[in-house]
Amino acid sequence: MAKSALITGITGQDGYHLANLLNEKGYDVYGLIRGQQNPKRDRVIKEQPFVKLIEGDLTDQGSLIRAMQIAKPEEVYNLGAISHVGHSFKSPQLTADVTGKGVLNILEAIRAVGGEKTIRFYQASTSEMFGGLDYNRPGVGYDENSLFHPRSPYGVAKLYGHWITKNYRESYGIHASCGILFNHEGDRRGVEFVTRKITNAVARIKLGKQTHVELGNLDSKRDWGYAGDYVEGMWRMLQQDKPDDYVLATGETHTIREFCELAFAEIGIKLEWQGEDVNEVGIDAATDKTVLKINPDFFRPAEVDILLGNPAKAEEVLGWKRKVDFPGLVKLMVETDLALEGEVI
Ligand code: NAP
Ligand code: G4F
Repeated sequence: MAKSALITGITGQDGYHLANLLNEKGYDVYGLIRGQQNPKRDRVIKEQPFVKLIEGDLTDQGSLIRAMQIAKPEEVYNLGAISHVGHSFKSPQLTADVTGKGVLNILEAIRAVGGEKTIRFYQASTSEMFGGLDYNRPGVGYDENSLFHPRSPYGVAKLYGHWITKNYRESYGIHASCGILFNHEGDRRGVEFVTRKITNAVARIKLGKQTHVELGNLDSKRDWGYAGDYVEGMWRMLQQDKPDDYVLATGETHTIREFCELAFAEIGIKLEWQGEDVNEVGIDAATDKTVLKINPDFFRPAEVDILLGNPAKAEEVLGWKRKVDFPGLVKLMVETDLALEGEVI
């Protein structure tokens, strides 16, 4: 009998990669999709016809119970969230409801169908919970025992989701694991996130569709991996005899500035930096044209200055290791965007 898995956030980046992975492994894959007319529905139906879609919303517990009754899952992956940190400052209450309390709703749905001993649960926790403020061990990185200090409504909501998951594991014996994942990107990343915004703009600049890109803080640092590698780690967590929490990361950190330099280099542009603060610009060294400007609208009320993860536990216990490195990730994303933008020219 094929195992059944339910994924919330099926229309998101990780939902896409995880659904493919589980399908390859022979699972029956169910995906929770929200909204009366979600525009991403058609894409899932076209690209992943094996996914059985169930309508529901993380804020609507009845719909989650119904999803459990239909999918009868052995594994539930809770990837659904308001996931954009900047947006969470603009919609903090919605973020609390979906990204925070939504986790409680789905855990209660598991209990409502008596799934405490039969359903394994994955919660998408995040490095944003660390916040970067207590980063005082250069080169070592955050691990499962590091202090949390979230710096956004998103980070605070995720911390609630993290602790309620641990609490339901301890209280009701649910096989519930939290993956504390550092940033992971790729060809399915939304264009509202900085990496994809950059690679999409780079492709459009190359094709003459756009003159420049406008960004916020160039000096924050992130530990960036490839999403396809990270969903493998999620699955491995649920295959363990005992539930636990794991950091997935690369162990390297880079600035937004470095990402820009590598991405522009992929299309043959050497970036030169001129000016300071909000007046800083990125210039094409060969032509003197401005291809990058600062727009303060993209600054955040509070910033996470540096994220660096230590994936030693996941490597040792899960046998997980990232495959795609930083230059490989940038190259993959620019190549994808060149192909996509070229197609629709
Ligand atoms: P994403 O691309 O932004 O996808 C988010 C998903 O959540 C979308 O499918 C969205 O569906 C769904 N969603 C939003 N509100 C919902 C609601 N009320 N009910 C049900 N579903 C809802 O995010 P991602 O990058 O795939 O990340 C997956 C998860 O991992 C998220 O929880 C994120 O916070 C977490 N995470 C991500 C990273 C990363 O670097 N990517 C790192 C650590 C943790 P719609 O189509 O309806 O909008
Ligand atoms: O790409 P970002 O929006 O990702 P951020 O804030 O690190 O969050 C992502 O990773 C988290 C894991 O650590 C996830 F939990 C979360 O769901 C999400 O997937 O921003 C990265 C950095 C920030 O420092 C931001 O201030 O890039 C900076 N940045 C500079 N200019 C920008 C921009 N970010 C965005 N989105 N857009 C800009 O124009």
